[in-house]
Amino acid sequence: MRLTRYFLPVLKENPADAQIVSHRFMLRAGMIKQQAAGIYSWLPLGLRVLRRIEAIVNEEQERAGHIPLLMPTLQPADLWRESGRYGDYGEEMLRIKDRQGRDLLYGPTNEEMITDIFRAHVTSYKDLPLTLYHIQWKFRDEMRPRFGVMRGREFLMKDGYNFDIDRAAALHAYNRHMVSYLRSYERMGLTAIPMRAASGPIGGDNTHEFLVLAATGESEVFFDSAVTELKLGARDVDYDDRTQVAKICEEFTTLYARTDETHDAALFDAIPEERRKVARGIEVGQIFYFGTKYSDSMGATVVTPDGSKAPVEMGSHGIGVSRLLGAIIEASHDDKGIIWPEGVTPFPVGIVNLKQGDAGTDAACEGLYKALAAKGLEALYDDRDERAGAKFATMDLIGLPWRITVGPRGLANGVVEVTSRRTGVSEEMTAEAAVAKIVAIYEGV
Ligand code: P5A
Repeated sequence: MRLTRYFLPVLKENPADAQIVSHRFMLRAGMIKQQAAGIYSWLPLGLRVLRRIEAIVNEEQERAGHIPLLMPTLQPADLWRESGRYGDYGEEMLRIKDRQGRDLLYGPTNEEMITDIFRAHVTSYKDLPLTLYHIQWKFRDEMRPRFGVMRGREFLMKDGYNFDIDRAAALHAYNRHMVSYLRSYERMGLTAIPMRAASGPIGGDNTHEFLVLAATGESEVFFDSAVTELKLGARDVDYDDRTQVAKICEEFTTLYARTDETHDAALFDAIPEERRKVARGIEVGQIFYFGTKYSDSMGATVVTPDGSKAPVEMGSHGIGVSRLLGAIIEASHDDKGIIWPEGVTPFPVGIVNLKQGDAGTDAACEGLYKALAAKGLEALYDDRDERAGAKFATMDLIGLPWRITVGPRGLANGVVEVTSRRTGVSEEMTAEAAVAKIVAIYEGV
């Protein structure tokens, strides 16, 4: 993408109403625009990151054997009357009437609708196990929408729902979600710690939240610091292997890690003092096992191997896709701007032309741009007629992890400069070597 042809409405000034760094940088980098309290337009740069996060989530869900579908944002109230949640959900639910006077709502979550789909089409245990998911906009009329996309009213969620024959199979689905979530967050450059939590309006008594530690987080968390060292890494996971998947979950959930809702002071005090941590965290996902809460009330039964009928066992599992942008920025920035991890960056690399209009630098930049494109990497080429300082400031603000700088002096020596946004370290090399370096970096991403 050439910057002169792009739409990147960068702001020079700090927006007055943005209290936390991620919100500030998202506005300044021209990623989002607020349209109403907690409701945002996604401008091109923000949309690119959102799509990257969605792609990672999709890949890891499909790897775990979960099947994508797409449900609507608007739902009939009658489904929620069946489960009993229409009354319970309260002020957070946005209720709408259509021209016929029928009650609709903008879905805050989809347990009822997916149970309705299941009961319409599945009648036998032979069609189980089944996990369906989608990535769809939700609406919750939050009392205090704030911190930009972090606590929005309209927000993008990945929500998945498992249907299983018995409790053991449903717990395996719960574990599969835990592992696939750990892998997703790691690919986004995040450490998200599963913490025992409370289930709230979704229900059930088995639930974990995934928390990214950050001073601006809304949740108070208590944990053994050793839990922050755990990494899933590149290990091979067979998602059908119940024992292997359960072992990984055990590894990640045995050390003490809880939100304030489930905190147990006595257990916490048993941790060696130097490892006892109280901090704040951003909840980027939550998984629930709730058994037959919805299948009972909505009549979603299956014929079991002995010929009897039983309500299907269920759980639901959510990732805060739009919130993740904020969480990643909170975890990865400096005072100049965002530092995107390679896994989610809107563009893999930026090209800065220090002397736009100079035949030599223009040709070298074009050459780099095309060579990267030929390798499947779309660079953001700053081809504006601007001072070097302004170009660097924009690149630093929008946070591309790598920058290639092309100037007449370097070219005279046959080199360009490759700079890491994270370390600030620059290296001189030929244009061919620069392309090879960037290609190699993104090979494993
Ligand atoms: C699980 C999937 C559920 O709704 N039903 C379907 C279950 N869980 S949850 O914890 O309530 O939400 C899942 C994740 O969505 C994000 N989230 C939000 N993101 C931005 N703004 C909000 N107002 C908001 N509310 C929830 C969180 O990341 C949460 O973990």
